[in-house]
Amino acid sequence: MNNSAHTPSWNEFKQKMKHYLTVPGNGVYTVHTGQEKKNRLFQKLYGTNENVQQLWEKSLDAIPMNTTLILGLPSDTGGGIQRGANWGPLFLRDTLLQNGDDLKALDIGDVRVIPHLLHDKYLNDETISKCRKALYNDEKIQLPVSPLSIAYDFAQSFHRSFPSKRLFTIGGDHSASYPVVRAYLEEKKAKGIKVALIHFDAHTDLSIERLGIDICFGTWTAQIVDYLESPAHLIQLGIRSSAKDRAHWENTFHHKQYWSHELQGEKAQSVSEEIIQHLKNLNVEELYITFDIDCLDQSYAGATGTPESGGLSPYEPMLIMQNLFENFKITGADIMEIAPQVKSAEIKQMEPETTLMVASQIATFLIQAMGAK
Ligand SMILES: [Mn+2]
Repeated sequence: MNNSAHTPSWNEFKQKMKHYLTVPGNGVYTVHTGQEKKNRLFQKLYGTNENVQQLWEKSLDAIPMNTTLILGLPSDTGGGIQRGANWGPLFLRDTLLQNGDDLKALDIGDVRVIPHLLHDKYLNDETISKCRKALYNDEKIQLPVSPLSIAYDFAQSFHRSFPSKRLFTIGGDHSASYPVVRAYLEEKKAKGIKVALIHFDAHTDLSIERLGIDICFGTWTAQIVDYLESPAHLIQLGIRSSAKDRAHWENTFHHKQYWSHELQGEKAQSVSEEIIQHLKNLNVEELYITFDIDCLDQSYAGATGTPESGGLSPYEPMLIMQNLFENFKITGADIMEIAPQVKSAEIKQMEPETTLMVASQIATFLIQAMGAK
């Protein structure tokens, strides 16, 4: 929507947050489902589960003091094999807070998701005005209504208002990365800062469209490449489930891919050195890391829409991310595709606890790294 280079004032931005966002965990529209978990989260965040709306609104005043902000984007409309990543933000926060690490980040809440919508460009005017009425109680208000459109406008305003602050987004299916990565890349480009996108995933997400839809979990990376300085600024790691081989993808998109078997065990160290050299040759200064939990083997990440065997253990991505962090600033990140209520038949023991524990280690590292330099 708003593509002008307008920098919102603090009051405008705060107003926008109240329109677009809600209490952490409340972005999934329910009456009773998940309430026990929500109450536990509210207790941890606010010390009570009464009047959380007011406490959340008050907490937004702390934005100017915090470097790193956590945003939930509980949308899985862009998924399509097995849904359920809409519960990722609530469940992952619960595990993160149980672990008790001081994240030094402010949780600004969830995008208010209408679960039948994906992006406003797929909607007609009548639907948009009905949804404006439902979300904002004003059918004429010039605000987006679909989760990815809201997230884009929010992230764009956020980066303009707070260029030195960082956003960590919890999805959602992987299409939820598209709006936040796009807003990040556009802002860095406008500021002349050289950035690269580091993408951990079992899948390439490089289809141009899927059944006619160009922004979904299988296509979002193909759509984001144009916002990078060049395709060489995209590195994909952990790929293993693809109809085409690595040469096909690298020859088509002209970026770098490391498949799961090329990274495992001791190879992770030499691969990370190769990536660091590549990024230094491109004069890259800052990184965005997008982490699809299914880059991990299904024995570590079974609670996800498309669990895959033959994947990484948490050791390899942690080592690679630590090595990258020693050489570059990490100024944007997300974790996607945690679907806590999905359990495949073979691996249902210890799930979703295993996936959530591993995801919270990854998220803790990324959040702390974003706050550290
Ligand atoms: Mn993905």
